Parts: sequence; structure tokens; C-alpha cells
Amino acid sequence: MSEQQSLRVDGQRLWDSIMALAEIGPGQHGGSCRLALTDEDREGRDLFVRWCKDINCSIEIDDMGNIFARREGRDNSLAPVVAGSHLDTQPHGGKFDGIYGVLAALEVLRTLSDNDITTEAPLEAVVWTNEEGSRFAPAMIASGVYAGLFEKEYAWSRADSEGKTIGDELKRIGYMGDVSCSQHAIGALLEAHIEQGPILEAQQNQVGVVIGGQGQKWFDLRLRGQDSHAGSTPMPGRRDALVAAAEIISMVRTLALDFAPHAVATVGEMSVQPNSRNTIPGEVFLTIDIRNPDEAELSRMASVLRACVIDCVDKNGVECDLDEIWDKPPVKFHADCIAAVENATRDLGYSHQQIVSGAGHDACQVCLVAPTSMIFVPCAGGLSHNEAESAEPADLEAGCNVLLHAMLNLADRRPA
Ligand code: HGY
Ligand code: MN
Ligand code: MN
Repeated sequence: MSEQQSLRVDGQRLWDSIMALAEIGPGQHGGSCRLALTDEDREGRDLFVRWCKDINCSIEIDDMGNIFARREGRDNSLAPVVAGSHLDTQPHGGKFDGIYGVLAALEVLRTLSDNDITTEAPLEAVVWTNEEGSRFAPAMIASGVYAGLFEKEYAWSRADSEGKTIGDELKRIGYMGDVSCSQHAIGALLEAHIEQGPILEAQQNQVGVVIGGQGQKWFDLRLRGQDSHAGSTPMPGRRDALVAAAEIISMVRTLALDFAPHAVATVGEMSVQPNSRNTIPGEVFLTIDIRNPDEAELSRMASVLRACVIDCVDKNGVECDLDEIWDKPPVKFHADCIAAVENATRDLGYSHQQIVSGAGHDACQVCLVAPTSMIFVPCAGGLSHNEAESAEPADLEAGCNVLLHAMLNLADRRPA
């Protein structure tokens, strides 16, 4: 085995870095809360940038706040091999979703720095802005701008529930870079991530070789009935927006079950106006997230959803605006990157399987413009988007070793 083949990352340093970053924006129950472009997100970004500068990486920030930390290669005319993920979290996020992929990429650069190894092509670690889509919808918006899926002005204009926009918040936290997003060359992208589902754990595999991601559609639904008195308004003729919402929420669940076994559907966000216990709700806003690995099935789900919503609002005498705010078709990753991940996993002797991602990831956007794949590791019970999210240090280290050797393979292959 060559010296390079015997190279391994420092699993303890990786774990310690994940725990150190988790000190920033801690949740109430042991997880993390660093919503995109908040002060906590800025603090996490600043720490990552400091760590990259400690190993002499150069830093580039584009005008979507994406951060690229670069380790020069022997031939810097080659497009870099890039690895990374996101640092923003869900409101009740875990310590590993996104953060693992960013810090695994940093650990690869640290390992090469420790061993004074220079690759043919340059290597970079990337942090993508607003992957979660929780504060600003839709999700994966900055990698989406990079991939040409969203206009920058649209992305900058996206506002949170208080009307603060991505553009203003990027400037406020000092991450509105002067480089245009999508101008940055990427020769290949790899993203390490916890699976966020139960498959690897159930199959007792340590690594998932990710071959693609399922499709998803996001909808905003506004229901308008009529505020009126809870005591003196007869039941017949009420225009109760919350009753209509309740029927629709139940229908969304039925929709996924009707498209079993692969479909999922979720109502995750809802607000009720005037939200007073003795006034019939006149207005309800809710979000609908539907997903399916099959594009035709996903379209059919959307058609059934629209028809059921119309039927439900008619029955309840309310009006509605149902807006599809995001359409993300299923994606397949690049054969060369999948092979680099699979070969590295096999050479390292880790149990593994191929897998399609149920969760969305920045890699599912960038794969449209650059060769891409992902590396999954198990998380306990498949639980994620929950503060109790957890992963085994040995699995995180294994995934990071796969990332190291897959990146070396991709960076040292001389162009054909
Ligand atoms: O929604 C997703 O799948 C990702 O967590 N943003
Ligand atoms: Mn993620
Ligand atoms: Mn997530």
C-alpha cells in the first residue's frame, strides 16, 4: 500500500471541531439553532474561515455568501475538486446536518497540510448559503443560483417572516462577497452528509454511496374564510379557514400513502389569523412539501393535491391561493464521482451500499453543472431535523476517510 493510500484523517480532530462549532447557536435540547444569515450563522462562518486560514487556505466569498476555502495544487489552471455542505440549521436542528460535510472537507485539507501533500488539481472546501430553506424559502437557494436555477435578484429578494431579505442579511452579517456566484469553477463536487434516514443503520452499512436525490415540490397555501363570533355564528354557513386547513392537512398525508411506497408529504408550517380562541379563523397560511424519486409520480401527486385543495375549499366556502414556489426534479449523480466514492470505500474496507437521497442537498443542485456525488454515513435511528440527531465518531471518521481518498483520486487524475 502506497504512503498516500495509507493516509487517514484525524477522527478526533474532526469530532472536536464538530463539537466546537456546536457551541455556537446551541439549541434548547442539545442540538443547534443557527438559522441562515443570523448572527449565529455568521459566528459559525467566521470560525470556519479562521480554521481554514490557520492552514493557509485562501478564502473567496461570492455574492450569495458562499464561502470557498482553497488549497493550491501543482497545476492551478485545473478546476478544483470541491467538498463541503452547509452551516445553517433548522430551528430544532442537530449538530451534524450540513456541519459534518463542511468540517469533513476541512479535515481533508488539514490532513493534507499535516502531511505536506499537494494534489495535481487544487482542492477547496465550500459552505453554501441557506441550504435549509427554513428562514428563507426555497431551500438550497445559493447552490441553486450557482447552478443557474434561480436568478440572483430573486434569491436576494426572498424574505423571512419579518420581511428581512437574503440580500440585506448577507450585507448585515458581512458575507455579501464581491465575486459573482456561478463564476467559480468546480471540477468535481463531493458532499459528505449524515443519511438523515434509517436505511444505512437498518442495513448495517457504514457508508452510503449516493447515486442521486429524489424530487420535491414546495407549495404555499393561503386560505381565506371569514372571521366571525365563535358563540353566535351558527355552524351551517361558517367560513372557517382552519377547518378547511385541517381537512387539507389530513389529505396531504393520504396523498403520500396513496403514492406509496416512495412518496412522502408534509405540512410543516402553519399560521392562523386572528388566532383568538373565540373567533372563527378567517385566514390560514400553511406550507406543503411533497417528494418522490420518480418525476412523473411527483407531477401526478401535484395534480391530485391541486384538485383536492379546490374541492376542499369549495366544500368549506373559503377561497385559496395555492402557489408552487419550488419544483426540484429528481437528479442522478455523475458516474465518475460515484466510482471515486465507491472505489475509495471499497479500498478502505468499509461496509457500504448505493443509495438515493431522501433529503435535499446542495449537491442535488450543483450536480446540474458539475460532476457530483455524495457520501452518506448513518445517524442514530435515521433521526434528523431534531435536536437529538446523533452519529457515531467512527462512522463520521469513515465517511471522512472516503472523502479524503475520493478527492485525491479525482484531483490527481491527469486530464485525458
Ligand atoms: O429539505 C431538505 O431536504 C433539506 O434538509 N433542506
Ligand atoms: Mn443538510
Ligand atoms: Mn437539513
